[in-house]
Amino acid sequence: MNVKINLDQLPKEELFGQGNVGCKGCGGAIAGRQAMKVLGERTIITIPASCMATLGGNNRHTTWKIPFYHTLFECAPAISSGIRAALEAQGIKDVNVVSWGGDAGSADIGFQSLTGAAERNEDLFHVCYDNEMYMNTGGQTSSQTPYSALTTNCTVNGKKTNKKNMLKIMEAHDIGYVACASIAYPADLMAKFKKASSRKGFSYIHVLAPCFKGWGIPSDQTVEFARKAVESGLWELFEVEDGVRTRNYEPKLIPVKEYLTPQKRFSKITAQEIEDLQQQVNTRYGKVGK
Ligand SMILES: Cc1ncc(C[n+]2csc(CCOP(=O)(O)OP(=O)(O)O)c2C)c(N)n1
Repeated sequence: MNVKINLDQLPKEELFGQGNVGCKGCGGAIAGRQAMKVLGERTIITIPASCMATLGGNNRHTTWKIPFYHTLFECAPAISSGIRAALEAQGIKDVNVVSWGGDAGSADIGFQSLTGAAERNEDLFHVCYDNEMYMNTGGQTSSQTPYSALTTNCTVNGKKTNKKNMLKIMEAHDIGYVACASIAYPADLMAKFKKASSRKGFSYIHVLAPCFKGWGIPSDQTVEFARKAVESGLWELFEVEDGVRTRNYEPKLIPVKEYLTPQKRFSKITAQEIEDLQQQVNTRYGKVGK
């Protein structure tokens, strides 16, 4: 399916955003604002414990101008499944049902309900906004923390295992649509949300959503680092639709060190580790030996 988003023709209305309590430059909040431009008001969202649940609303205030359900950490896709069943029972068919978790709420503590909903091919989609740490509790290591990044509970030289490949894992569920996006490419991100919302069955979107605090970057640079991740080839914009894989953007392939070394979380990365990551990118983009 070919979906083109014209950024000049987006609705002016903000269904996410006004007066939220997110940090300056919060990548998750930027993803929320972009997503709501295409999802529209006929959307119900569930969010497990995370920064996005906290900034989504407290007391009598809500950031989402749509029904928003703050779930327990483990179960947003299960709650969304129940919401879809309740809508079906009432014959309501024009509502997008979305679960929206952080990397821990999707890939770690929330994984069992995510894999369950995907296996049942529930008619909803799950978004993992990935800041690569457990940020709401102070920046602990998650399975999505990249190799060599420092977190608040890792060993002194940073995490020494690779990021778990959630895109591959979700692809292995044989669901109709799996996509990888970044907040620095809003038209691409919105097209992916549009596709996921217009499909029947389960879809999964994984969005790179930097956190300035956890990454050790200036708060006005979160979009810039979400861009450098892609341009360096370390974060690939792609989608797998009905089994067909498409790369949505050809990066400039700037050296990976231009993305890594300005970030304080990579202050312990070694020259050899940078070289190894560069080789991985070179292999992925067919530049072996260059
Ligand atoms: C079962 C359970 N364990 C731990 C917590 C505490 N907790 C709340 S938010 C959070 C971190 C969430 O991390 P992530 O899903 O990556 O989202 P982020 O906060 O980074 O946006 C943790 C550990 C909890 N609420 N419930």
